[in-house]
Formats: sequence, structure tokens, C-alpha cells
Amino acid sequence: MHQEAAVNIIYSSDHLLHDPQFEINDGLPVDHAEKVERAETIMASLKVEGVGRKVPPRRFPLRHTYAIHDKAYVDFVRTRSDQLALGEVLYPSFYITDTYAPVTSGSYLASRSAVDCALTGASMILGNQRTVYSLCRPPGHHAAHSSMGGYCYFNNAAIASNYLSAHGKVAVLDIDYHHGNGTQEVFYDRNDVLYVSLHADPDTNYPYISGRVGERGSGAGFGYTYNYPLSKNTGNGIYLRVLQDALEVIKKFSPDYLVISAGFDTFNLDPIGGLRLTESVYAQCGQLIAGLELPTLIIQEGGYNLEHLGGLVVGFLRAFDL
Ligand code: OKP
Ligand code: ZN
Repeated sequence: MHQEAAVNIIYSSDHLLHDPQFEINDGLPVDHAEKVERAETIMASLKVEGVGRKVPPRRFPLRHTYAIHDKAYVDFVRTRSDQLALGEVLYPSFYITDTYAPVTSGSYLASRSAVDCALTGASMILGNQRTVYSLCRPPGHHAAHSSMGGYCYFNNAAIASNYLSAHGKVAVLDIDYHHGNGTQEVFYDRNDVLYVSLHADPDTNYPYISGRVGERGSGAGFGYTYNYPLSKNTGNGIYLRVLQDALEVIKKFSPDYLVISAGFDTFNLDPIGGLRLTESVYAQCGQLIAGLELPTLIIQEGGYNLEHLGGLVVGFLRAFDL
């Protein structure tokens, strides 16, 4: 069947409804890096550079979300968000793994629209689009079966991957600076969804609890989780070599679909992450990944340098924009 070449960009302004002003670090309020400006600057750069075409998400039933998250947890996010007044912030004392997921009045609606962006992207992949970019905000890869954490409420990449998995084997490649503990957890005992992640060493970096080489999956899923923890000193050369190893693992799995958890907080000037990667590496990563020649759904995760973020995303996506 004919396949479209241009990258579709799935975006909803609903993300603006989620706008916490601070997070808690070591008991003290600090600036919340996961800002609305992130998605806006990405959209502005894509527009200026003429990359892709913008498509609004469509509404998907919640059963796709319940397939990954505990229904009681999803309901909890909804009811708590609904109970808050504009500007109010809640740090729930359960269904949460850390102090980096403040709930505001718009958190549920924004998170649900982010899921719709991911699912719309997945459905376009099933409709034979070669590459789709879902500009999800808030991000998702730290959200687990029944917990929020690390700026994440619902796991956009996991929900989309699970949706695709009804139609074939799925490989998830997570290139965010932080290990995607939520995504790893939900697929840990499955052999139809491969999880491969490159991230900063969790011995010294968030989320601390997971992302080590010895985590390989369990039961039927043993051998279907691969972690590549990296030193903070990692530069472009080593990073690209490790990425090539990870891509070999993906090739051996021979997936039908590829889902990228695309974080740009590996950039050397990122305010909360930062390996020693420079701008040019993202185009090179994009080229290597595009070389797999798989239908590819790109899900936005982290990336917090507002000045450079748009350019990094443009460089990455251009590699797919044939
Ligand atoms: C979300 B994503 C520790 C600060 C930790 C939370 C990081 C969440 C990252 N002092 N902040 O993976 O980009
Ligand atoms: Zn991150």
C-alpha cells in the first residue's frame, strides 16, 4: 500500500491546561521545568522550518488507557484534578512515586489529550503513515500501572505501544535522559513489546530506582528489556555507538512497529539533564533510527532547554522527513 512520506505532527492546545508553577525538591518548592513553553517552542520551530504538517488528535475511549493504567488510578487523577480550583496545586500522598508530579485543575484534561495525541499517531501508523510525531505534553514514560511521577501522569508511549501491539510486534526505544521506569514496568513480563533505553546512570540520576543493565524482564518477558546506562560525560561519539548497539537489538527482534520515547534532555545545555551531546547529534540519531526503515511513532518526552529544544526536535524529525 502507498505510504505518505511527510511527518504528521499531532498537537493539541489542551496541554496549556496543565501549568504547575513549582515542584518539590528536597522539601522545598523549586521552578517546574516541564513548562507549557516547551510544546509551544517546538511547534514554532517546526512551523518556521516547514517540517511536517499539523494534525489535531481525535478522542479515543478510555479503555486504551485502562489497558495500561489501573482504572482507580485514572479515576483518581480525574476526580482530583476536577476538584481543584484554577491555580491550586495538589501533591497526592498516594498513586505517586516522587514529588515531581503536581496535580492542577487541568492536569487530567491535558494528560488525556496527550494520550489522544499518542493514540491518534498510532492509528495513523496503522493507516500506513511511515512516521508520525505526537507532541505529547505532559510526558509519560515515568507513569506506571498505578502511579504518576517525574512530570508524568499517563504513559503516552506505553498506551500507544499497547494499541499497536494488537497488530504486530512493537519495539520501544527510549532516548530520554531519564530511564523510563513506567514503560519498563508495564511491559516487563511481555515478549511482544521490546523495551530498549539509553539514559543517564540511575546510580546518580533520576529516577534512581531502575534502569540498570541487570534488569532484563521477567517470565515470558525475560530478554525483552535492555538498559544502557550512560555516564554524564558521554559525548556524541560514544552515544552514537551505544545507539547502534541498541538498534542491533531492535533489528534482531524484527518488530512491525517502532515507538520512540523521544527526550531531548540529553543535550549538553539542558537545565535538568545533560549528557555531553551537541545539537548535531539529534539529526544523526534520527538518521540511524530512520535507517531501520520501520513504521515509526515518535512520542515527545523530556527536553527543557527552551532556547534550543525546537531546533533539536527539528534536527531529529528532518531525518525522517523524506
Ligand atoms: C521527566 B522526563 C531531582 C530532580 C528530578 C524530575 C525529572 C523528571 C524528568 N533533583 N526531576 O523524563 O524528562
Ligand atoms: Zn527526561
